[in-house]
Amino acid sequence: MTSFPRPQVPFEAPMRVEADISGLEVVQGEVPEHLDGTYYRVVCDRAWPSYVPGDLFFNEDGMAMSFCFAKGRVDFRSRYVRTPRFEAERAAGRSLFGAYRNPYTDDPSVAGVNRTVANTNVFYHGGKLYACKEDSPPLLLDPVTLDTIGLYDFEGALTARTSTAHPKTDPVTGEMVFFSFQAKGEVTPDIAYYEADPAGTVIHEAWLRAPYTSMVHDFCVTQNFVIFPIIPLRAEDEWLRRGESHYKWDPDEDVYLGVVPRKGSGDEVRWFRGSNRFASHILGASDDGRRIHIETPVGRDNFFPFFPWVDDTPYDPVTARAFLSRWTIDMGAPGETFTEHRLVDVAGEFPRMDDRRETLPHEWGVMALNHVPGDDAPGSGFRWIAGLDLTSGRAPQIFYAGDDCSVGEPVFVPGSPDAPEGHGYVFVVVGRHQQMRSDLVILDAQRVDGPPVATVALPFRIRRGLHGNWVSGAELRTRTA
Ligand code: V55
Ligand code: FE
Repeated sequence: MTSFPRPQVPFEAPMRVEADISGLEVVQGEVPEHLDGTYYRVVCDRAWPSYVPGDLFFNEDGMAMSFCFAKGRVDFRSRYVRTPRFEAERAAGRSLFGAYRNPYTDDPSVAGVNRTVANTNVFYHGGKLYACKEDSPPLLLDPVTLDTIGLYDFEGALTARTSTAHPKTDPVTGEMVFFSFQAKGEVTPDIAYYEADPAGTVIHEAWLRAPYTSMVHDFCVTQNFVIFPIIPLRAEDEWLRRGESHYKWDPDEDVYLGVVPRKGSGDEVRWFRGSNRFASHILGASDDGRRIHIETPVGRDNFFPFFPWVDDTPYDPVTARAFLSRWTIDMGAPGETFTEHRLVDVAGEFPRMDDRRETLPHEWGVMALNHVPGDDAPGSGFRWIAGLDLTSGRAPQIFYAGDDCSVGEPVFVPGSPDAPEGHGYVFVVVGRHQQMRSDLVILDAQRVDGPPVATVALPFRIRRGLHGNWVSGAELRTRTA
């Protein structure tokens, strides 16, 4: 019998629906006729109840979805990613895999089977659509049907056991820059750094070791450097053997930034060190040949309530707040430190940029907020979107989704292929909790605080999700898989 524990928030109950909807209803405004492309996204949607009490949503099955735009019409599709794990559990009619990134908790019948749920990002490069979680090589999906093609190891070139959910595309060269952490297996401190040419063929591989094993969820790429942030969400095999959390927050460990020249080798790494703090997603990074600038939300403490402290300190939603900040590393100076400068006074996460400026100097950004000054509502729900001017110091433009609403990651969509940086739209999926329904809201990227350009309604709710990307129709016509 399939029966899920009753969720505290019914909106967050599993959906388990794979849908095809032709022509979503537009309930406000108008979808720009010229928008031609597809917004891909993935959410966490558990297919079978977990036998692990209080298991994390990070350990739920990946449900890939597409919003396909053509001539003002939006078609929707969603499909579970057919991971080896999904297929094994569907055949069994129950969960066979246990706790988040802890293979010791699995049913013996699936020993050695790939554990990924591919629930973190969907991205397109070199004519291929990838679905990925950082604990495994990616899977390829059919960009139209969302059918799963299968696990992909870059024709054997990915020798690491894992691959990041946050690759970057260099808009100058078309190269995809990516990496692997825990690259020799769970809790190993090894990092592999890869570059693929515009067709997706791996052309560079380098290996290095982090000062300690941690979650390296995202990284920074500039024209001349790659930077690996080592943040003290640590991992130890001993914890896994005891059935404890894969990650624990260590308030006594430093942050390290490992800088490697683009296409450099692992032994060229230079480590820069700073005091204990939290960061996860990178908005963007650039360099001027000497100084490297990185924008990332930085918190005093661990952001994730479900990853415990090593010393059982309780989670604190106030010190967990993250504020977009700029780290600067001076490669021309002999030191081993970096500076930090806060850019905004609103707290949030899920920062994104105009990806056409990835690796390059940039001025525009957008992020989701879970706290603004004057908001005393309990909890830490993401309910706002901030449009950011990264150079002027101007206050963020803020869109408020509503009291009973939640927002997902905002994504930038260029107004046209040659539109100036940050000119176009911001797409954000809004959960309307009272209505048990979700909308895709389209904002003007230059007036995030203005009325939406359009609100595209879904007839049902979408589970909370992680990341997604806009892929233009022109790019999609280059598909090779
Ligand atoms: C994140 C999400 C994950 C994961 C690790 O920060 C980090 C986001 C959805 O899964 O496994
Ligand atoms: Fe992420």
